[in-house]
Amino acid sequence: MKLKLIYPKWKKLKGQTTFNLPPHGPVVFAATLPEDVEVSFTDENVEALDYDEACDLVAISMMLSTQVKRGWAIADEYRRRGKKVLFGGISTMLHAEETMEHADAVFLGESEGRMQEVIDDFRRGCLKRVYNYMTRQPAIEDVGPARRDLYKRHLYNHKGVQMVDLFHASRGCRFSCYPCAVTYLGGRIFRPRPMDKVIEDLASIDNNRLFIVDNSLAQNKQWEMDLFREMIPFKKKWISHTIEDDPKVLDLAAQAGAWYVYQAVYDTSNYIRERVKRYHDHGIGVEGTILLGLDNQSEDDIKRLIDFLLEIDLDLAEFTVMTPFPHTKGYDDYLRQGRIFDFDWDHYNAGQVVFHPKQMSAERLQELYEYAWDTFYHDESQEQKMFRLFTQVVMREMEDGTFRPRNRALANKSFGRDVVRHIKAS
Ligand code: B12
Ligand code: SF4
Repeated sequence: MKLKLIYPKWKKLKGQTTFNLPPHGPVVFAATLPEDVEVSFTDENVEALDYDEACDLVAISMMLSTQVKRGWAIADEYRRRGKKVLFGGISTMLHAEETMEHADAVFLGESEGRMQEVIDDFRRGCLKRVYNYMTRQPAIEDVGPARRDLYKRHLYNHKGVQMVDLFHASRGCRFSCYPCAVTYLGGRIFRPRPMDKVIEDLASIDNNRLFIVDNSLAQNKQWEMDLFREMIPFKKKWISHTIEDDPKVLDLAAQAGAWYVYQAVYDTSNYIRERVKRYHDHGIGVEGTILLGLDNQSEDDIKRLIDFLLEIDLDLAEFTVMTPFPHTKGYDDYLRQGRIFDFDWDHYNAGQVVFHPKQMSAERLQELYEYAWDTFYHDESQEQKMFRLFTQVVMREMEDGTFRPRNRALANKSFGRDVVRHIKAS
């Protein structure tokens, strides 16, 4: 049987980088399907969807709230054409009831070890309306290598430069931050994958550049250090969320190929200044993630924060506005306080204000968000800053002999050529 797997498109934010990362959830899900299911994958962010392509079952994978309306529209069209539609993924869990109105079946939870049942039900013509495994997570040992063969790789090159492949070494998170839905999704438990499985997955990735998408690597110091030690021989270069703030861990991370990290910058303290410096001292770049519009922030606080970001020499910054995503504490509070004025999920992209902030108007927060992007990238554009980070990684790859443009013809053009020229000049 043939399954058509779709990742619906969404609008990029104003300041977001123009390239697209390959989606992770769909290809990890695809690896959990029975072997006799043939999969055809479309990431609508990089290619058009062909509704006429033959298939038996349609599966829609949704990660963000800002994807769900598009996902529902796709499902409506397939169902009008007589196809059965199955939904799954993070935003299916966060918008389960509404999604059911557009689905033949919704799957809630992680799919490892569960898909034989769903496919058997489909074949027998008795798909259930809901498969709810939210509180019964599969054994973490059951997570296998992702089906990265499903990507059309050339669609994820940017100006001739090979982008990253996505990978995860753990699931869940033991923290519970105010704006985050991960507690609802994963039950506040950190679940590291066994090291042999991590290595098997890593070894199957034919790309020297990775994005380790784990929620936070700073959850168990011993595990984190073991992970980095195991990664050293692979000579990969990688991006990740936070790394433990400990010189021993940072040193191992650097040896394992840490390229740059996403690090929340939430105040103008010396701690943050020093934290960023410690990454830099280990040769690790920092992309600050900056959330604007929290109840404790005034206009002046936001402006001071932006000045501070320039002072501490962040490599990149990503600004988002506080967004009350469903199934977060923020959503519950703002809803109860009557502060949410916009329930159009297309606008839940973290770049559009959908609630009344405490210390300013919604319009003013929107203006400050624009001001933040414009100010931070005023003297050096995002493309230029990104270019600097790429230069660093290419230099390190050249040093350890792992530099290999995937497509030499492309790499000799524009961006790839510029990187090489820049390196030769310096
Ligand atoms: C990696 C990640 C990203 C990456 C995505 C890279 C990529 N190309 O995939 C990046 C960094 C780009 C990103 C960006 C953002 N992200 Co993000 N991200 C994540 C993160 C940490 C992990 C997602 C992941 O890959 N998990 C691993 C995979 C394997 O798990 P999975 O997708 O759940 O898939 C499993 C099941 O769901 C199931 N499944 C999946 N698909 C399907 C389909 C079917 C049919 C079935 C049956 C099953 C099924 O099978 C899989 C195996 O079990 C999650 C948090 C989390 N832990 O979920 C946040 C998360 C999804 N992100 C979130 C947010 C807020 C954002 C941002 C808006 C803001 C920000 N800066 O963080 C931006 C997006 C900006 C924009 N508008 O474009 C929120 C979502 C909120 C929402 N409701 O929209 C989350 C939940 C974190 C949070 N703060 O609460 N993110
Ligand atoms: S924001 Fe990060 S550290 Fe905090 S609960 Fe969410 S995933 Fe965990």
